[in-house]
Amino acid sequence: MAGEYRFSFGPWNIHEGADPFGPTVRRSITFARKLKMYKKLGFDGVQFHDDDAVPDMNKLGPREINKQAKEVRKALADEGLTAEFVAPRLWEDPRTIDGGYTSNSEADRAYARDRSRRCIDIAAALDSKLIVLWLAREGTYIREAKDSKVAVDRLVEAINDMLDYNPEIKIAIEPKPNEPMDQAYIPTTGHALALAYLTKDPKRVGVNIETAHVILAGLDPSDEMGFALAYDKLYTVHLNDQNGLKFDEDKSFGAVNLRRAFNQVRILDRYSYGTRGEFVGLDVKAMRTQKQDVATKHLSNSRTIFLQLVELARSLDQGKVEQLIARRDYEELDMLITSHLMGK
Ligand code: GLO
Ligand code: MG
Repeated sequence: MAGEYRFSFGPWNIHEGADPFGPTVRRSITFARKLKMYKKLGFDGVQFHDDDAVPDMNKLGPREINKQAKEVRKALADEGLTAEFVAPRLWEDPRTIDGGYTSNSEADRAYARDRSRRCIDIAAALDSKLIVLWLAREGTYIREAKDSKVAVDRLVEAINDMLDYNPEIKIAIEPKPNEPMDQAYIPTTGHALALAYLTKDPKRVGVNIETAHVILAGLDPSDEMGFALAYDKLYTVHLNDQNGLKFDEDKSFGAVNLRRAFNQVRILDRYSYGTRGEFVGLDVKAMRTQKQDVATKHLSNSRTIFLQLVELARSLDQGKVEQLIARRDYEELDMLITSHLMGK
């Protein structure tokens, strides 16, 4: 069992509340001010998109990118924070409208690979060895638009390129079945790990499992985590919650289904997640209704729920659980868990 946990979130998790149907409802907070909030909220790690660290990076050469990233590293050090990972933001550029690595355009694929190398440079400057790949637009709106076999070949090619570019990095693929695409090519942990084994260095390719994405795929997050743990490939997690099959909600951890959250914490704690430096990462959004001065509660609340669930996972009468399993009395086991969650 693990002792202490370290938590992380990304600067995009403190946001202005715009959604596809309405404008912002809160003032923007500068990155420098956000950094000052991390420790107060109980967090030690910062998750980055490449351009969270170096805004407008496409307009800059490698030297300037490195210089700016080094300044961010200093700002992190001043706050006592660590960069957990850097993710190439490949979904906003006009050249990635049809996907990055799987685009049908050779020139656009070259852009995606080049941007990924710059992302790796930024990670090196921030002293992080983890790259997260959320494959946002690597999919289709209609089946006939791309060739799904070729798409996988191209994903492998792109990942190989990154592995070659810097032999120190590890890559965590963040599967998601849909949104923004109708169908994504790497929808689940199983797909991500199978892809890892097609690359030239499977030892360095694993997953970032996000609760909401797993639920959108109709699967159970704790089982997906168990699958990745069995392969020793759970490099990080994006904990949150999701109310059924709709848009990706990024609700506070445990806010919808406490038992499902409990089982995620239980499997992480049981297999000593975090003891090799892994962060408990969140990817949560404040409700749009939340006012400015209380728009970080989703972060501190998610962390608190996680820690309270660690206590519940550890105080569960494991002897009783084993007895009930031996007797195959799963009705009673069901009751034991529900009662435990209710503090009875
Ligand atoms: C969106 C993803 C996104 C990623 C982030 C890091 O659905 O969860 O928030 O986690 O961009 O790559
Ligand atoms: Mg995520």
